[in-house]
Amino acid sequence: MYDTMNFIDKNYEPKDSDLVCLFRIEPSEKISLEKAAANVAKESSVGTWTHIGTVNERAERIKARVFDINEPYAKIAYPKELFELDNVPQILSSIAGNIFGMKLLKNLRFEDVRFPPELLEKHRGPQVGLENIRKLFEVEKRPLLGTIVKPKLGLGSKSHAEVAYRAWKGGLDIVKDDENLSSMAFNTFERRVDETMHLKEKAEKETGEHKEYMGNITAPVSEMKRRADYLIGKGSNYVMIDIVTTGWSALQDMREYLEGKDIVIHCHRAGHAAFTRNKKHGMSMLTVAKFTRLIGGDQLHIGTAGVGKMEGDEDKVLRIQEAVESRSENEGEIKLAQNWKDIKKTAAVASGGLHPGDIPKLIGRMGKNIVAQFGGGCHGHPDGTEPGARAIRQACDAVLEGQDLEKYAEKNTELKDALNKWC
Ligand code: RUB
Ligand code: CA
Repeated sequence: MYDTMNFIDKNYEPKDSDLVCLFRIEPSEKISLEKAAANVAKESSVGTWTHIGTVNERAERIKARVFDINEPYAKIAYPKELFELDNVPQILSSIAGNIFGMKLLKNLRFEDVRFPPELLEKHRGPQVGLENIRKLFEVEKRPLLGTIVKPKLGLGSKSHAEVAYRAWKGGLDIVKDDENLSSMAFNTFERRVDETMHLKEKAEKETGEHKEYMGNITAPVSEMKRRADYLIGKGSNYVMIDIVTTGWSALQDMREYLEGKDIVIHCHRAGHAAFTRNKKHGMSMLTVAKFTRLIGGDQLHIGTAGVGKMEGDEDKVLRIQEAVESRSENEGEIKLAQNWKDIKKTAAVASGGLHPGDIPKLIGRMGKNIVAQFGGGCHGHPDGTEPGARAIRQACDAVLEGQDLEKYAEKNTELKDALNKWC
């Protein structure tokens, strides 16, 4: 009954109500892939390393089952009774907990997940979502363009706001705080919000365009709630949260707290590469993205599909984009198809080492429905932030008009200077 190999059942057909995981499993030398997979199923559901006399009928009934092995991958089905469906920390303590440390595995990577409808029903998903974000800006045919104020830290509140203003004036839609900017002695959260929101309104009046500021509220949850209220009180439609360093419980709590307030939650993923980068061990960014959409992240950094400075192969990033933007995915040999029912779509954010010269390739690979962010690729322009923003807008316009960048740059000096510096 309880023997490890009973956690393998290749005739088992997962129920629609099961949660299904895809793992990449590298056993230690001593055991077979099957035995390793069985132990993963055992340790991540009801079992432990040895036979025990206390097993009851329910433990047997709700145990996880390995139902498909396609070396080095294994698919494991988890009956929903194993989970407190609205408790993501508990779910991940099962399917992404002890198993990564088991000696009998050399490596283990949690590659993909499929949520059952019963789980989707327990979570709100994005409150605003991709389509409504684009309506907010009344931007139809191009990526939303943003910058991150640089230097990351160092500017005082006023200078921070001034840099933001220059970027909006130059034509960018969104300005965000950097991931490690919260409330510093030289740039307190409240002062920064006051100054930046004031200049945002000025930029909107002068450009006639809708602008947004993504204030970073990353902090302990009680403080995040206070900072979210402060931003909302000043008229912002966005909050930014570093979801890895604050954690799943914080994202769930903040999603609940912001319900009914129509606020976009921008999810920065700083720290994810500690466990997503190693392609043999850890958890895929795809899995992180699916849990983020499930809980309710409206925007999520997913990479630049091989264009910018951060690691992330084109095919892997496009797979993540499919998972956050699709209504339902198609099944694949080593992919799990998710039907998202009425969970709204999360907007894919491409950021990291991007400059105006990258825009044709970025749009060519990720399309126009993305949020594209340029930090150094804006403020590093030879003539500074505002021309840098203009160059980004010009490069985007060139792509939309089907024009070659170099050609377009002949009549657009800001773009020409940017291409001369970075291409
Ligand atoms: C980019 C930046 C973002 C990184 C995060 O600045 O500040 O934090 O893109 O990476 P720059 P990812 O444009 O100067 O590189 O988006 O991959 O999580
Ligand atoms: Ca950053």
